[in-house]
Amino acid sequence: MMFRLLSFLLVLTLACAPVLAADKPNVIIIYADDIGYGDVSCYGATSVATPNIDRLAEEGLRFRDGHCASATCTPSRYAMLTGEYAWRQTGTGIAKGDQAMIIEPGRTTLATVFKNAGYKTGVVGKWHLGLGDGTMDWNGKIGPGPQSIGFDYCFLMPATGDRVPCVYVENDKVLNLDSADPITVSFGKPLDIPTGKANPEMLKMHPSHGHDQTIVNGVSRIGFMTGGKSALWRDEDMADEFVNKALAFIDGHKAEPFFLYFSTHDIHVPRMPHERFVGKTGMGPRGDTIVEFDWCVGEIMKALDEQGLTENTLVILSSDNGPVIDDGYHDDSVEKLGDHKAAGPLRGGKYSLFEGGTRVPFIVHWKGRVQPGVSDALMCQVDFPATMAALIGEGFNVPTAPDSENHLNALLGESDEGRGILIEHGKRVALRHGDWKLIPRGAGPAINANTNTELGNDSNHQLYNLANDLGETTNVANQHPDKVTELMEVLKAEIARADAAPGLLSGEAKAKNKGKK
Ligand code: NG6
Ligand code: CA
Repeated sequence: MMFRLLSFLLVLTLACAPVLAADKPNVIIIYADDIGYGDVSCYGATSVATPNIDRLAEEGLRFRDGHCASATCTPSRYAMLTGEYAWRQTGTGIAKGDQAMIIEPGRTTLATVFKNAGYKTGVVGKWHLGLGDGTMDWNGKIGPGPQSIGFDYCFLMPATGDRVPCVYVENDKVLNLDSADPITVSFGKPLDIPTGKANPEMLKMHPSHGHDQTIVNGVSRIGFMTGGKSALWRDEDMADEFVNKALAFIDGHKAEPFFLYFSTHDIHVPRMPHERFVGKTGMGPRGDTIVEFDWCVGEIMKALDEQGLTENTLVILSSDNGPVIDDGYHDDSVEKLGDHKAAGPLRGGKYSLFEGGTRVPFIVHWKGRVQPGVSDALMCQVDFPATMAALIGEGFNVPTAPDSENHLNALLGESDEGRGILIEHGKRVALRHGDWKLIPRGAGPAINANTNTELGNDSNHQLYNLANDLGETTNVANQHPDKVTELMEVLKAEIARADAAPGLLSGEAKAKNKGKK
């Protein structure tokens, strides 16, 4: 009897061994900035070739209905890291360059999920979730930051490429800062420096709207900054800097499980690819930075291949919001767009509540584990915390992550079923329920009238059936009043399920939410 029990246990142990070995795969999120659904060739682009991203899609799972949580950067990243839709909280809109950290130190995040399970965790690239406690001195110790929410290591562009400060932060310090030339940053009160507005002759790229304050590297930015000369970045080198830091992180932790959030600057403005990528497409800097992003992907995958990590590393590639053509600089993006469709067959883009706002490239690669294919499961990055917890066998019952659902089976291609409903977020909110899409009254036009002019109907609800109208061209709200009512109820219930920020819905729902916060 004892012998039988022992041999049973031995068989069990052996049977479980390979599973246990794969239990803690490395995880890398490769996160693009402003890359749209149609911007890469495996999603239909023909004016630009993205062989490295296409390789991920060919060997992995390409989602056709994968979403970021919002149509701009800060709220998308907030949701992806916290598991809470950003619209539930005020103060989660596009962050200024000197914004205090918007995720509370100590909160459970995607990074703490990994860290608590023994992973080494790192973030390299764009942060844009605020740093410090509101009294930031860029010349001293910088914090709280990523290290207060589960990242062991960080190498950051603090906000965006078009916002000051234009310096890198490594862990808790500005990199290469000379203490004799301290940094001052101001959003609001002007500092005494030449600006793009007053000195257009100093610029190598001119703003089309805004972006006319501090001049760094011949480009004027949002916000005022003085000092820190030795620490200023050169935009053209940024992709190389980020790739080098990412590769060093992978190399340094190849012997233990690691989680890397690799958050590139491409293809956000100012679009300034390294000289070796200039002219690689006929689309000007916007196309050339797509090629630069693809190169970054290739470097990461090459490192995994060379170090024999590809079969033990889950790679997820996605973007933080949909595409925008002119986002503030005259960079030929409009003139040289040709017939490229940055959002593919979708309507809208960055800032918009139409599908192009949040439906983005979404590819999962895990050689030997995820079967190659295409999935139509409805997926969202807000589910990463719960889904990654499930991946590594951790429990996840987190009150501050009310929107994060475990969709591991769908993520790994073992099920076609993703989310039942999804709330999409631009300036306000919209609902996806299966193939139906409801954009409540008042939420029609995209916000950025300069680039994404939409003829949304402001006085009526909009209802689209994506099964036969993926491009959201025909509002069928009048033909399906019962559906509109039903979906409005679903949306209100979902908003009420956890504490909601006011001001997202018009009319009745807004009145109901009043006083909640
Ligand atoms: C907007 C900027 C835009 C971009 C965006 C943030 C203007 C007129 N527009 O306010 O250029 O910086 O913020 O983009 O200043 S995001 O991808 O980081 O959300
Ligand atoms: Ca973005």
